[in-house]
Amino acid sequence: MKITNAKLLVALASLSLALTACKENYFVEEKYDELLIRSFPVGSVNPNHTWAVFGSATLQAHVNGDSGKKYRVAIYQEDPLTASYVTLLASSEAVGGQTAVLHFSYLLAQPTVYVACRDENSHQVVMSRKVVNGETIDLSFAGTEDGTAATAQEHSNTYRFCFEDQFPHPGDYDFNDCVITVNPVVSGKNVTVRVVLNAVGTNKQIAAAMRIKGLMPDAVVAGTNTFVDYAASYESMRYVTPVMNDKGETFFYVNPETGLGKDARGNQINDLVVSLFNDAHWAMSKADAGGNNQYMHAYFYNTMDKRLAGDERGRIATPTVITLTMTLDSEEHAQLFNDIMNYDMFVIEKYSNRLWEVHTYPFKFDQVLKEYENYTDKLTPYISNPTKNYPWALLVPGTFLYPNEWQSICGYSNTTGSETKNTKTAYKMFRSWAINPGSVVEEVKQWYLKENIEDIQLVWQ
Ligand SMILES: [Ca+2]
Repeated sequence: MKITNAKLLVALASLSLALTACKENYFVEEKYDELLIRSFPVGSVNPNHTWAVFGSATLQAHVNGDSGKKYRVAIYQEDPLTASYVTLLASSEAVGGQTAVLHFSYLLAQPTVYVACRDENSHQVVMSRKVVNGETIDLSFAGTEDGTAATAQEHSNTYRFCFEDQFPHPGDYDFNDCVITVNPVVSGKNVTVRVVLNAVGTNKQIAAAMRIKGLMPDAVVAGTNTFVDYAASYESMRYVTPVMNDKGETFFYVNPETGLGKDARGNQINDLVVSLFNDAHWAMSKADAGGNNQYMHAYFYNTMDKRLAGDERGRIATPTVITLTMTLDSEEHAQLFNDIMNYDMFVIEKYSNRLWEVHTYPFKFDQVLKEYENYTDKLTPYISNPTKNYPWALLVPGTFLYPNEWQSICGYSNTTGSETKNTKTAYKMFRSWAINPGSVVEEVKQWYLKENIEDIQLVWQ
């Protein structure tokens, strides 16, 4: 039996699986593999799966119109010439003769985007373009005088992060332990990010923070950042500042003196990190604190409808909204906020007496706020080994209906080593997507639209 001294997973020594043959503080890689494989509902996950629903691209729009006039370049998910409502992916202004540079993300299943160049008289020219992930698109607009009148109403896009709370231990894969929705609006150098805590489907304490990959904190113009409902200074934005309950308890604390952590490749992380909340239960409903606010009830918020389930552990609460505004030192930096793939939203949870960060797959092994241990080298096989790409968090469109409490996202279980179909399933096509992420079948590519309505939480969408 191969024994790997991986401090990362020392925690797993306390698991209830058969680890009797190994010493304390030693991790049996094969046993962990076996546990993961049997816990994840899909038995044959594609080894190259990245769990990405969105892609990223850059647009360089050359506006060759009148140099004395302003133009607005906007990227939409739908065709503004035919649709009444269109989803805005990014926008920027330019005067004639200038080039507008926009960063944006788009649904991989809907790779055609529509780029509108609009003049001050609301005349617009629209071009459509099929996007390839990671590319820079060049488009030239000759002029808008003969353009059509812009009539479609636009709305900004929303994105939803759905977390499991047990990393590195396998979860129950209901992906509702913490549900956070992000709605960024970028206007020139000004950025507004509306962050909504929709659901807390765990009885553990969960903190959350948001890192913007590639954005140095000093790109934020000092004194321009605000939280609605949170008084945050520039420094407290960068580090997790404890949001204390009335008793002054601060479960999670990251000392700014220790600096930030490192990514999976050992590079120092110097990106902007925004503290969102320190205790999801507290953030969701302070009214549910115990007597004299001495402790927090760990109810399940918006993952169970107690009126239907008859389960007293469930609560329905108004989602908590955190609005972050800031001015960046350049439009280019502000544009980073349009690309959701730059958002490393993560939760912090305690497992086996230490704190862990739970990230979406692209950032899975990053340690943003604190290095757990100096184990970078030991992570290499975990990143490259095909059996190690299980997700603990999903990034999906903002309209995604997360599963009910304890309802696997997939509807299969794999505990005996072979898949068993459950009577209930939340997303019928998730399994097909997990096995074949490159499927050309529309229902598989857009698995997140194919919910089984009876097993989905409908209280808050
Ligand atoms: Ca849950």
